[in-house]
Amino acid sequence: MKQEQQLLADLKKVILEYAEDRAEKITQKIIEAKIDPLQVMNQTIAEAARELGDKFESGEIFLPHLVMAGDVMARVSELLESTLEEGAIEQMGVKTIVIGTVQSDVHSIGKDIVAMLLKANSFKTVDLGVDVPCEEFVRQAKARSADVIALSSLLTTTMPFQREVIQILEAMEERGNYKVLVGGGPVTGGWAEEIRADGYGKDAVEAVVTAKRLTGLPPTEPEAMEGVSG
Ligand code: B12
Repeated sequence: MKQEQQLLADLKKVILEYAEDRAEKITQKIIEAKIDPLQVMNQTIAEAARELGDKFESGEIFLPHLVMAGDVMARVSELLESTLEEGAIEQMGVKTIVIGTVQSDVHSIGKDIVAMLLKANSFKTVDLGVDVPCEEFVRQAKARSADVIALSSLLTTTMPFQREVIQILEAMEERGNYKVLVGGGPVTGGWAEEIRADGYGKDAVEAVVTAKRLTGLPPTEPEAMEGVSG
């Protein structure tokens, strides 16, 4: 237990020092110690990101620091995600979700956490990445016969692209074929209602709960969310 906490504290420290090599080594140790990857993503990485945000806002660090830290966090997420049992998850997954960060927005961390938790909860999750053009969401959803389109936006300037995806679906008379789930820092339930999305989640746990509700799946067993606070 003590060693676990130490590894997680070390990981947070090296993220805040933008040290990718050290972060990779500690992540390997975390994987060897069989610490729940979801807990690492949703607690340690999310905490580091919050702390970086505070430092950025108070002028203690600047954009290049955020870029460096973002790269480190993305690499750690990638390593952790590779340990999830993809095959087993896909076999069970009957509902398909395409997820991505909307056009002109490159924030990936929150979206990655949501995608990971969806996968862990048996959704077949197709991650389209960041800066995804509105039409691409629709194209991919059709190609993969998706049930849900999940749209992440971290910037107030890119939130309108969530609406645009819905408008494209409406114009193509495809709106009824997909549930649209929205989220991301500045997104609220009110915004979701305004743009006629089907659901909103303030964090990854809510994203899963809402996705299950929208697709008619039974609610998540509490242990699947263990250690996950937001
Ligand atoms: C890291 C970061 C970056 C990194 C991103 C690296 C990466 N690979 O992701 C970099 C340096 C690239 C970056 C760039 C910019 N950023 Co930035 N960034 C951040 C920062 C510090 C952390 C974001 C983060 O990862 N949070 C942690 C995750 C876990 O939280 P989250 O993303 O909110 O996700 C959770 C929920 O929202 C939800 N969720 C997320 N997606 C979805 C989707 C669905 C469907 C659902 C249901 C739920 C859901 O679940 C997640 C898990 O709980 C925030 C500040 C902050 N405190 O948030 C600023 C912030 C988001 N950035 C900001 C800005 C302004 C920018 C830039 C414009 C800066 C500039 N002047 O160039 C650029 C824009 C680049 C672009 N075109 O996208 C502003 C946005 C202000 C606004 N409201 O519009 C913020 C808030 C900082 C600030 N206070 O000024 N940024």
